[in-house]
Amino acid sequence: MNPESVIEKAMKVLEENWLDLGNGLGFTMPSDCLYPFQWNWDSGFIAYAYAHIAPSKALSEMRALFSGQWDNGFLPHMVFHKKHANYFPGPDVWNCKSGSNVPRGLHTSGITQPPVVALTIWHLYEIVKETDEEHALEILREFYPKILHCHRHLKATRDPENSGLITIMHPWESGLDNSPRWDEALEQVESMDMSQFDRHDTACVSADTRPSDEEYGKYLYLVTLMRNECYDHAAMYDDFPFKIKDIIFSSIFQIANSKLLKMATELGEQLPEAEEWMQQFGTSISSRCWHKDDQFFYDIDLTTNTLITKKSVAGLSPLMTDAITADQRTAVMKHLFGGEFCGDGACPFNLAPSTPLKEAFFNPNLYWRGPIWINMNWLLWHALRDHGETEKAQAMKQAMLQLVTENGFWEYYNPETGKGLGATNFSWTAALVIDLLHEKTDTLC
Ligand code: 9WN
Repeated sequence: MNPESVIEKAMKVLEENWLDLGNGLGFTMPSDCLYPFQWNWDSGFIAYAYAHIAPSKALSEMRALFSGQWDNGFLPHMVFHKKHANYFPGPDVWNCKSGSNVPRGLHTSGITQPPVVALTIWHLYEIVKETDEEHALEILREFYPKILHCHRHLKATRDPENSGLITIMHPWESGLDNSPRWDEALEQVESMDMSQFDRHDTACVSADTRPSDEEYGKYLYLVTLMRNECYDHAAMYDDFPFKIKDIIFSSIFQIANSKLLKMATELGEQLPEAEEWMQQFGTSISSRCWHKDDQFFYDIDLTTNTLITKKSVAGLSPLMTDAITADQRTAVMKHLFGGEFCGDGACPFNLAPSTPLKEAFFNPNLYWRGPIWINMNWLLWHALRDHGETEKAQAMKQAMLQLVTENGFWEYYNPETGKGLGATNFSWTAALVIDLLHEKTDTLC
């Protein structure tokens, strides 16, 4: 397939998943059957691509997402713009009657997701600036305060320790829902009986590529705990049964803060607090999250105060940041390209699967426990490209394009066969391919 026809096909996927809300707002469903609402980091990735092909759509998508921002700055992981669509857990499950922070007239979830939006807005700004500097500045003026509010809220409620690392309170907040990194922590969490609910996801895609009922029971139990407290995350923080300093969430927060600082500079503002957050991350990532024997980065389980020594694609994510040492970078690159994660010809596609191939928990078809995801590899591609690994980055880009052109725009892929899995016509896969083919010189990391 030539690049033009890939872009055309990718645009068709996005068009089919686009929902116009009127009033200049609209959003892209990640997938019409499986995910018919708006998701936070999906929209960040999707609008990143719209910035190249339709900047006004990028703005609508971001405005729609921020219409769900709570008064306290919290940016939910889902916004339920329409009432009737099949998804579990839907608005009725999340609904907290007295939540004063929820925007009036809208339903949202009560957990968040990795803060990709600052990366998107900065990218949009850079593209729009090329033709219309004043409009570009207007975009910053509109979104900078909202993103700052969101980052301040994250810092205050999810890092009261001032470690520079963000605590997730639900596996869905990581975006890597059933990653094996959460297994032990979830063993300590109670479960809801799922027989009373209709999951719906398994009506769209094969159940053996999705999390189990047992995992869903725990996901739901955590949601219920939060709903009972109207999502006052700060009040629940001390005693909450699932609390993990997530390295990929924190690494994204780190690069997002560097964009926030750039926005501040463009607007003539000072933002010493964000510099401090970034320094805190720098200290913690290379000491607290680093496992000397394994030469790898791990998350921290705050309920036991231990490192979660499970290798996964998340442990590669500090490569995106400037905060790690040169030796750490070299060591992590060896993990990525030494055959553990498909490099060195270990798989037909030279990309990082969600977990290493030889781990006992590796399953090539099961969601975040083995398959290749395009958003993870897109982030790693940037990490390599933005840190001078031009050839390796180029090879990764080609591998992503090959995987997608040969198999279609799937949610995830079997790393051994390339077979597409989960939702078909998946929006962020299409969007990130568009970005790959519009490669510009701007940096993500
Ligand atoms: C729960 C929408 C989302 C992604 C997540 C992915 C999956 C939801 C689900 O789909 O999670 O948030 O129902 O499984 O894991 O990263 O944002 O695409």
